[in-house]
Amino acid sequence: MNKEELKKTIKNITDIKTSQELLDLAFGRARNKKEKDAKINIVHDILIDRLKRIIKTFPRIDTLPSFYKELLNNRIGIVNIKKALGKINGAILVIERITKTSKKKELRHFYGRISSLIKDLDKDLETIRNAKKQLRELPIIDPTLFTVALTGLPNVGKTTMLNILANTSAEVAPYAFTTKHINTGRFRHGLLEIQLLDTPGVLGRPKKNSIEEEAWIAMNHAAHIIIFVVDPLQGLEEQLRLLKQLKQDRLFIYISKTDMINKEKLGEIIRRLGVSKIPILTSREELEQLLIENAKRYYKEFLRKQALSP
Ligand SMILES: Nc1nc2c(ncn2[C@@H]2O[C@H](COP(=O)(O)OP(=O)(O)O)[C@@H](O)[C@H]2O)c(=O)[nH]1
Ligand SMILES: [Mg+2]
Repeated sequence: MNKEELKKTIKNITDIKTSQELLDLAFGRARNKKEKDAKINIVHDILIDRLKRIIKTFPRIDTLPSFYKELLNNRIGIVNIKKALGKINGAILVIERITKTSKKKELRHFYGRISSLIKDLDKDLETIRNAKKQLRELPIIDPTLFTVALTGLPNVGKTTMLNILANTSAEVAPYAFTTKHINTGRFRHGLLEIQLLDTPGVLGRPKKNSIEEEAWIAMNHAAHIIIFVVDPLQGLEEQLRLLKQLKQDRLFIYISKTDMINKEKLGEIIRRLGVSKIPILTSREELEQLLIENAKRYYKEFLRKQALSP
């Protein structure tokens, strides 16, 4: 699924009412009908239509890009979503059955059974409504673009770098924790387009809050390479500790704020980071070059695979 399809799919998710709203809608329409069977039919039609629309328009979890899947899992739980959809689907069959057997009985018998069935769906409807809301609020990350995550401790200069590369103006402040969500931007070089993610302060501690958790998800599921930004003015020990927790194979170090230190200090920092065996970049030009080379390689490989696939 590409970005446009994803946007459209998310936009097309139907309105999801509470169970009370659903009942009010269906019973309200039934009030306008005179015959008992007509009342039963209209309640049946409205509820079936509404519930089927939910099942039809909510994207199949397995078709979502893994980044979105993981974020939904972090925020709501995929098991909960699948369970809720399953229950809503099951209710459709029950409505059919109740409708068939109710025509010979009293109307209030039908209303009672329908009420309790729909009320019983309230939590499930809420789960799906919430999932829809989360999907709508997620940063639109294009799964078809070569993607680079900028990560590191708070205040090291990630957002600054994103703004420079993407020519944007995400919030930069001399305070930690300014990035409360994932900033995205595009770095363009000729026809080459590279997606940048500025992930919220990923602290080097085992128990992460949910923003930090999402930064990890973005790095591991959306990013093709990770730039670990090191601030030479902050303690190296903590930064090295965090660095060790990251996957080694797609990782590069970028030393920021080199305008604030002299050559000797830079040399010392490079030496200390050198033990990690991770390539180190110390200027914006080097960083741009790296992004361009890696993006070219990625797109070339992508096209080669496309050509091979039937
Ligand atoms: N002197 C200098 N300051 C920088 C540089 N990059 C970032 N800063 C400053 O460092 C602070 C934190 O930057 P920010 O981009 O918000 O860091 P983030 O928390 O990692 O996103 C801000 O006050 C920036 O102006 C740099 O290359 N040189
Ligand atoms: Mg920031």
